[in-house]
Amino acid sequence: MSKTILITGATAGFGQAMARRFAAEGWNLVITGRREERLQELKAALAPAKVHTLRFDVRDREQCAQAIKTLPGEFAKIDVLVNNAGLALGLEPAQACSLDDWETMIDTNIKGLTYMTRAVLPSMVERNTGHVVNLGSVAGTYPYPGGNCYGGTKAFVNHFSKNLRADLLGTKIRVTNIEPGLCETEFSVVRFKGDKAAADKVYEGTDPITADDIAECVFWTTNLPAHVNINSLEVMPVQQAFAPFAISRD
Ligand code: NDP
Ligand code: 8X3
Repeated sequence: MSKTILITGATAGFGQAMARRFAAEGWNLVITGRREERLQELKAALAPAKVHTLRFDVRDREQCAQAIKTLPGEFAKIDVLVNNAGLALGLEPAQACSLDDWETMIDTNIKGLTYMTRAVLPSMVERNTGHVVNLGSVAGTYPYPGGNCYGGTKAFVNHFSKNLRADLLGTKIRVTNIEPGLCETEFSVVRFKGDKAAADKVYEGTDPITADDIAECVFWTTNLPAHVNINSLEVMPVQQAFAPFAISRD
């Protein structure tokens, strides 16, 4: 019998690439996002895969719960939940950031992820099967100037993922935190609020990770033998690494 994957934020980037990857392997899909037209286009492109679309905002706790409650029977047993919907907004230093932007990141990357996890987990526990894959980031481990609140949200995702594993010990449910580095998607266009030139500059002269690369990581992680749990997977392009500690001198 085909397995079912639910991917939040499947209208672009990693989510869209994951949808294509899993559909090609015969999985049933629940794809979500706020942009209805994109969901319908993707559903058509994924044919003949079985696809259910759900348009809702992960920041809305009730909508998250309702979306899961109202899943049609053939999509109701989620084998893999990918908490992918998320965003960064701005790159200003903390003292100059927009508090609205901070709230949007917290509401989406932290609250949305917890709402979806809480809505799907009981059925996984009841069936004693399932895999929760969260999209963290290298920003959740390594600080950088302007990463302030975004990095903080991804640090939450890192620790929440590990704490889920602690709670789920004794079940067959797996939890993985995928931690990508520099990847070219709509991420930077969103971060710079539609400024495509600023977004393009981020990737200029590099060979960044692609959405397909991350889809492959998620596919690998979720198709390992059932006794194997990848706790976290940090993925960077070869052209990205670390810098020395910064020191301010008088
Ligand atoms: P994209 O901007 O390309 O895609 C983001 C997806 O999230 C879209 O499908 C968008 O759908 C959805 N989304 C955003 N806000 C909401 C919301 N409130 N409700 C529902 N869906 C929402 O970004 P990526 O694919 O790059 O990012 C995916 C995840 O990976 C994010 O969590 C991001 O933080 C993380 N990540 C990205 C990296 C990168 O460099 N690209 C690196 C590390 C992690 P819609 O607008 O239709 O609602
Ligand atoms: C996205 C990667 O380095 O832009 O999570 O924060 S980074």
